[in-house]
Order: sequence, then C-alpha cells, then structure tokens
Amino acid sequence: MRITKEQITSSNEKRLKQHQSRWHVLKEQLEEKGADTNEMIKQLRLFQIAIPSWALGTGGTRFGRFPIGGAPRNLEEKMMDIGLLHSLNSSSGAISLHIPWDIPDNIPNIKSLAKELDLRFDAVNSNTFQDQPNQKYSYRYGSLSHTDKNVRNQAIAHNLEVVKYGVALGTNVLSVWLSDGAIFPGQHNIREALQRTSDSLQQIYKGMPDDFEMLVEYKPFEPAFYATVIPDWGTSLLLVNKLGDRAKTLVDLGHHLPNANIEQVVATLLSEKKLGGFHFNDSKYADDDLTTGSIKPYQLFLIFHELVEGLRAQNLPMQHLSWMIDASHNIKDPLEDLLQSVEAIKLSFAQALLVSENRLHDAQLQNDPALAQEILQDAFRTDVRPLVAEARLQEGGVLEPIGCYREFKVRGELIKERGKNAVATGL
Ligand SMILES: [Mn+2]
Repeated sequence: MRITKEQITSSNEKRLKQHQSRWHVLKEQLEEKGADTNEMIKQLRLFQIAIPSWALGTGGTRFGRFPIGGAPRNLEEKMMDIGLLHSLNSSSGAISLHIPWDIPDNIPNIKSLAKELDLRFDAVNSNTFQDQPNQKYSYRYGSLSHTDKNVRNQAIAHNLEVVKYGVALGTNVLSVWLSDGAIFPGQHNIREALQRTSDSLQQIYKGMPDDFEMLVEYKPFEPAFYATVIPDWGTSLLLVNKLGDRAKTLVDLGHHLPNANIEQVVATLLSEKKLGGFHFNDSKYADDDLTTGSIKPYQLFLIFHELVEGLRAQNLPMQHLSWMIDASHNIKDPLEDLLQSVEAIKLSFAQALLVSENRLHDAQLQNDPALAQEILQDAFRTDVRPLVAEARLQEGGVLEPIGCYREFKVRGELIKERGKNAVATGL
C-alpha cells in the first residue's frame, strides 16, 4: 500500500483552516518572546528519526503475543511500512537494520526501493544475543565476553559481517548491544569477562573501515539478572575511550535503573564528545519499551534541552547523532505507536528549541534557581503542536498523522494485502 499525494493534499485541505488559526496564535506568541519560528521550522523539518526493522510487527511480551494482522513479511514490506510512516509524518526517513533478522539479499533492489521511498540506512545492528540456525558455537554463556575463544571469534566475525552490509547499504555506523553477563553470582569472573569484551571490541573496531563508527549500548539487567558485562554508561564510556575516536556510547532511554538522571548522562557524554546515538522509548519501571513520551514527557523534554544546548555549544547539527526508536508494541497497532513516538520526540525537540539559552544561562550565573525553573517550564508548558504540524505540512506530510492513518484505513489495507496471519521477523 502507498499513500498518494492526492490523499495527503485532500486530508490537509480539510484541516487547514483550523490549523492556520492555531498556528497563527502560537507564532505570534513565540515571536513576541523573540523566537525565530522560521529557524525552528527549518530544524524540525530536517530532523529524522530512524525506524528499526524489528519494530513494525506486534512484539508482545515473553508471556504472549497478540498479532493484529498485516505485519510485514520481509525486508521490502518493512521498508514499505516505514515509507507509509514517512509519507504521513515526513520525519521517519531512515531505517535501521537488525542482522540477521533482516539480511538484504538483493542490495541493488533494496537500495533502489529505499531511494524511491526517500529512506536512508541508519546504524546497522548486530545480534549475538540468540543462536541462529546452523550456528557453530552457542551464545548461551555469552558472545564477545565468552570464555571460549572460538565463540568470541564467531561473534567478532558476525559483527564484521554486519559492517559489510552497512558498507554495501551506504551507512557507516555499527550499533553493538550485548546481552552478555552472569545470571548468578559467581557464574563468571567479572573482571575477566569485561577484559575479554574489551579485547573483542578492539578486534571489531580494527576490522571496520576508517570512516565507520561503533556505538556501544549498555543495559543494567535482563537477560543477565545478576551482572551484565556492560551495565551502564560508565562502563560503555570506559570501553569506547579505549577503542578510539570513532567509538561512542549509545543511550537507550529504557536502559537505566528507575530515577536515573538521563539528562545528566547525556550532558556528560556530549561534553566528552562521546555521545553517538539515541534509542527512544519510555518506561515506568525499567526497560518497559513503552511509547516514547507516554510516561515521562518532562524527562524527555529535559533530555532534549541538554541535547540542543550541548550540540549548539559545540556547533554540531542534530544529525551528528544517530536517532532511533527502540520499542516493542504489545497491544497497539505498531504503526500507530511509531507515529505517536515520533510525534512525542518532535514535540520535545520543539519545546527544547523554545528555551531561551541566554536567559537561562544568565539565571544560572546569577544563581537564581526559581527563574531557571520558570524559563524551562515556560517552554515545556507551551503547546507546540501547531508548530510541529506546520513543519510537517511544509515538509509534505499530513497535519494529523494518526487521524489520517485511520482515515486512510491503512491497517485494513495491509491485512488485505498480507493476510490476517502475517508475522514479522524479529522480536
Ligand atoms: Mn536499544
């Protein structure tokens, strides 16, 4: 299924009058405060968030899965789904592949489909957290940290193979997440497991082309419930610092223990020039993989504030980092969930753009926490939905993504095309 230009135009025409009156009010309000709304729109139009190839089917939990039908059955169909999202929100113009779940068999075809759908390839992800059919050695007791050199070599070779796919597809970022760790105390030697992981990462790093970046993700627990080898940003930073300039830390919002100050982590990594990418989701407890912005929108805003301020201070564009959604969809339509996530991300980004950095900095220098809070919350409490909608309209998307998704009966069409029992590869 594809959404046509005519469908987009006619859906926008119906909503245009209401949108314009809302946008007019907000624009005036922002410009009174000295904001450059054209610049904000420009930044919002440029901002693209990659959709992972494994997020397009209903993921479920380890207890059960409730597929809703019409799931993409192969990489081409996954790309078509991302194309649908991108034509609605004009901000999902990138795909992040998970190897081996989505191995591109015919690279030229995949590349030309991507071009046609206006998608680029973002970071490629390796997978050594499960065994594949016909795999020689098992990852049951770890991969890059394994006690057996044969297992480590197999995992290293897999990562370098993923890099090759990345090169062929025109990306230069590899994301590594390891499930390696001990489930029970005493299961492994903590010090040696970290050392082996560091050595294995060195070999992957040395085997990558000179322009390739490696992002090292961390996660406090699960599946290792006692001691994950790379549990936190400090351990990731320690490893990437040893690797070199092209190795950086990847922050996944769900991969923190409850109440961790993620915005502080972001600011610290940015100031060390070691923040490489971002995985968006939300959680109430830990790694709940919920829709971005559905639980803690203020936290998301504070994170974006640090990102905007930190990148601006170093004269770097937002595109300097890899942005991706990393969530699992249990009961919602995954495409609606992704539309909501992208919207929440853009709203937080827009609010962060409203913060008057000069006024805030002055308040900080004057040691005036009350005024600092006023400045931050004035931005956070501004309803920026018309601003984000205006940016989307100018970029060729629809004014109301979820509304149009339902109006165009996308899920029904996908079920007709692919069947009620179609299942996506991956999680
Ligand atoms: Mn992640």
